[in-house]
Amino acid sequence: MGTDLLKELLDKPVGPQIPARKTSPERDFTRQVEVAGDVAAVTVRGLKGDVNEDLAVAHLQERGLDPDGWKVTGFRSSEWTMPNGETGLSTRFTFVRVGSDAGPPDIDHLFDRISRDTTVVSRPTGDYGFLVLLGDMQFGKIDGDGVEGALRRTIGCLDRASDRLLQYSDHVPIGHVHLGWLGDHIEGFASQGGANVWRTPLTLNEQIRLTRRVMLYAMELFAPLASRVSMAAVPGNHGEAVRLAGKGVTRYDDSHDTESLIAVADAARLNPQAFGHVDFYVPETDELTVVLDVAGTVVAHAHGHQWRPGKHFGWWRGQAFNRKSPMHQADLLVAGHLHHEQTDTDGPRTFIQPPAMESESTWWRHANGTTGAPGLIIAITRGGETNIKELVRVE
Ligand SMILES: [Mn+2]
Repeated sequence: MGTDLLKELLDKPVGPQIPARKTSPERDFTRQVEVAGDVAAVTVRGLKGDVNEDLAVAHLQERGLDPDGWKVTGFRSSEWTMPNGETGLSTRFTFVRVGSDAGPPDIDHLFDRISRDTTVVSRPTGDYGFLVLLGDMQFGKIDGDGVEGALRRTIGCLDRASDRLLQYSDHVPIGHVHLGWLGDHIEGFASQGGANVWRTPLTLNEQIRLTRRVMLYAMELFAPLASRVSMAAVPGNHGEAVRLAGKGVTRYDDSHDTESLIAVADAARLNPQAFGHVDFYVPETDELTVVLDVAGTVVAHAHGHQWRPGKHFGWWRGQAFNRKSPMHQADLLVAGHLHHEQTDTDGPRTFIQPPAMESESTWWRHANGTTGAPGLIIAITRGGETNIKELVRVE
């Protein structure tokens, strides 16, 4: 009787039962093949000794894909104890189509670019500034097309931005190219009190390494293209260097997002002929913003975790009320964080927020249905006016 009462009082209106699907080897999740464009992933589950790359290739072939047309770019494994006591292994192999430009850029190719002679006799001059605004790569995050996608997209967007710079230069004299790295360049393990760990297959150092090398790539790409080149980075919430039990326990400027740029600045110093005209900026000690003149426009950089969504001008007004803050002089506020493109104006003041670089936030899609529209924003500025703004995207 006591059990019945408990059952009655615990009862709840659950949905009708869906009959279990008949199991079959095909569906029993001993293997899974996913193909999206030029990227394929094969997950193989089984006894530890049986799970290997050959098996993954065989599954590709069973699905009608030519195994010679694909190459493995990485894998990720986990082990568990099976009901019979033996060790099971689940491994996800990632493939890219041979000859496609999918996947992380070939490191030799990157190296060629970085080591090539970037010294030019004369770099373009002019009183216009060209802004490249990007952030929220969150390298390491598993969502959507993962780190491979975010990396490919970031490099692709930087390349396209440099193409657009050359096209704009036919119309306006651009003498200053400035890149704003607007935070959350790594996924890190600080977000959500560390609950993002499982969904973050790269180590912290791997995430930082990618960030540093992407910044290095951007420096090498843009350095020959203007007589003045600058890069600024600000700390995002994901880049916080130390958090304990979900609480930040370090100085505000202690960030992997900015330290990566400091490392690139150190590298640049080794070759003043190629990079002596490139300047680097991160926030001062215990600060979160960088305010910088670009072609007569005072550009303030911040990460948007400092204000509630949509309250960028309220936050800016507050900062500007402080006589000691350079924010009262800012013409343009640029910020990452909210993962979607937004531009806004209030009188002469302008706000620009580039989208993220990830293809989607899976959590967001489940909650709201939509994926991302990743990319970066380029803009042309002079004398406080930033009237040309363009979204740059690659698939
Ligand atoms: Mn953020």
